[in-house]
Amino acid sequence: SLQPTPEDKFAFGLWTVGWRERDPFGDATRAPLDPVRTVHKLAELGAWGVTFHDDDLLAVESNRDAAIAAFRKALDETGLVVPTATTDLFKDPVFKDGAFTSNDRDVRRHAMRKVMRNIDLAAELGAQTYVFWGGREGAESDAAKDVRVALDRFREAIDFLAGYVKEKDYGLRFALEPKPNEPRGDILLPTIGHALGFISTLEHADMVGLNPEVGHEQMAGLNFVHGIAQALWQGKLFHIDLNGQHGSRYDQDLVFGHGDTKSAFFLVDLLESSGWDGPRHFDYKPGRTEDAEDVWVSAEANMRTYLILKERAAAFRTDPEVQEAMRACRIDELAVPSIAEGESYDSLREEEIDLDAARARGYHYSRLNQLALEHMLGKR
Ligand code: GLT
Ligand code: MN
Ligand code: MN
Ligand code: MN
Repeated sequence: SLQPTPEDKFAFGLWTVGWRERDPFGDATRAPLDPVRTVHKLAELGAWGVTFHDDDLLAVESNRDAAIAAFRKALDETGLVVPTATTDLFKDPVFKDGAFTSNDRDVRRHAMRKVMRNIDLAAELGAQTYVFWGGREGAESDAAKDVRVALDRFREAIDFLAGYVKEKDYGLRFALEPKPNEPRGDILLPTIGHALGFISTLEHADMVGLNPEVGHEQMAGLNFVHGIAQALWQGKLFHIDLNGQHGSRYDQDLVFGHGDTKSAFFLVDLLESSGWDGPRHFDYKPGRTEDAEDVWVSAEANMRTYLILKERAAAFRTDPEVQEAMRACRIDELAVPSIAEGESYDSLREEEIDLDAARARGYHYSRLNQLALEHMLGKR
């Protein structure tokens, strides 16, 4: 069915539907959205979870307790869960040169305090994942920062905060979110690959993984499906931000599937066939042209697109003609280890293949690709 239910594990950030659409050229086009209303509305639409930044929830700092109590009440009334939380380390001008990697040491210490405070709240609300998007960690000039030293500070912060979570026994895991640029000219840990390399150097590497976002890898011109496959392969896909993007340009944060739809199809195929049981978390922004009601139409569109693609991907996988085409492509042969167990170096050296025959053999991918496209388009 295309009606979302909590079993689908769809989640939205408060900042997504609540985005007021300020851009560098214009003011907000929509009124602020009360988090309590968001929780009720998301539950009504069939979502399962809601996520937040400290500052989305606690915009009025003096009313912190009241804001948390109201949010909690809405969660209790609707059954919505909080799988994930994160820190706003980008909006306040104090973070203009970064948070954990600002050249200003006072700012770095302030950033860590801000995270600790919200980690306490995240644990209290039952979150399992804590996201770090380092949008301001970066530079516009290569003269501005020694990147090697900045990475020392980045690592210091993540290790320190991971140590805090372990000491408190919160059971939270960290998920780093890569992005190549915007708002900084160049952001540190720009891609899945850079972030995986960084994680391998951490003291608490076991509790740190990734929160890749569709559009961010595509901004870097990379194949998101391949990135997610590698993150899964390394056991480092801790969370995911689903949205849409058209190639290398500014961060569009479109509705899931409203960018590169074919990549979205193969992404859903991968997530579903891998048994991914984490949140399907949408990090999109309703367009600047949309009014208060359109916001919910766009929220629904994310979930509906996911469910359609899930249905289409299952049809693709179970179609006997597709299975036969896959065999013709020898996809199953890739699962056979290249060297047999107990084989010697000599046995490999002594063997020869018919090179001309191997050169001539086709792989027949056009047919398989077309079958995928036709399933995706509902033609099969
Ligand atoms: C911000 C960013 C997103 C991140 C959010 C988490 S904040 O909206 O553009 O990609 O996931 O900090
Ligand atoms: Mn984005
Ligand atoms: Mn994101
Ligand atoms: Mn975003």
